[in-house]
Amino acid sequence: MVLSTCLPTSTARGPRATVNSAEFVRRAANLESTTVPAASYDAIVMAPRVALILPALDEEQNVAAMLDELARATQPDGLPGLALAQIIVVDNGSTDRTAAVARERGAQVVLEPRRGYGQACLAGIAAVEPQADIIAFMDADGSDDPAELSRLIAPIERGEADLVLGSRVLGQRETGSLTPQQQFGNLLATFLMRVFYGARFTDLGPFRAIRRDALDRIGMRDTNFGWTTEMQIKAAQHRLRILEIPARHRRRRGGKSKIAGSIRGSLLAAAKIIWTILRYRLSN
Ligand SMILES: Nc1nc2c(ncn2[C@@H]2O[C@H](COP(=O)(O)OP(=O)(O)OP(=O)(O)O)[C@@H](O)[C@H]2O)c(=O)[nH]1
Ligand SMILES: [Mg+2]
Repeated sequence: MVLSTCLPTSTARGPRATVNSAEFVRRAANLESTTVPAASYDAIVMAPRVALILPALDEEQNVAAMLDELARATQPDGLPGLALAQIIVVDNGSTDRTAAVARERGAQVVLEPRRGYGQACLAGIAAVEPQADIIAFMDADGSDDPAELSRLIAPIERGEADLVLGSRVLGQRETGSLTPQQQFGNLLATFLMRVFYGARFTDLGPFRAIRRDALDRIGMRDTNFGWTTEMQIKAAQHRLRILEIPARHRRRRGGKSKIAGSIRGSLLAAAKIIWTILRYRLSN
């Protein structure tokens, strides 16, 4: 990465230092090489602006409870006191009241009729305000715990990580929340990612947060089941600082499973994940 991409930038909130000032002065005075390690981001100095994206397909039964839980977890007097700048529910062509319920609860709703988990995430990203520093992702079925969001954000805020992954494997799991085929698939996929990319992961779960500038750099493309795998592979290739933390995982609260709970969904997801792992290896 060249120096220019590391210079302090201005946002609508005022100046934001992405490089600490002494370091900046030294580099600007040309006292050292103008190239810096691939991912050299520092702490987000001011309170970060966090945008949360929730892809949702027919989650009418879950989205209200999910957003209520999120409100309790993020109010100033709630536990972690995390302030979210945007809560974006991406309605991925639902035939139920998902969008209406999300709007009633005050979320910003983005309509993305083209199906696919990655497609929904891409539509959510397109709706994030330019001044957001951190983008987080969480499923809309109630399986991730909103109270853990601030733990996910904290290492990025402190400048210790660019991508933080909530690992369901390391975390406490409600019985049945990860099917045996999901657990086997995770083991196989993470093993292959270690062999092909030298990256150690325990999971490919959806609950994650990433710096906005890092997300822009890796250029996400996948439109369906390969989304989380692609992000992890590209993060490793771009030498982002990646941190996995244990994340609680619950069974979906209600509604119908689209991936893990069906044989078709599981097979399609497995095939796409393996293909994604091979594809980025072959293209290099
Ligand atoms: N599969 C799928 N999920 C989508 C899509 N768009 C949004 N989603 C959401 O992506 C999340 C993951 O889908 P789930 O059906 O929960 O898949 P899963 O977590 O593997 O399976 P269970 O939680 O066990 O049902 C949910 O919040 C869905 O509502 C889409 O086009 N396809
Ligand atoms: Mg789920």
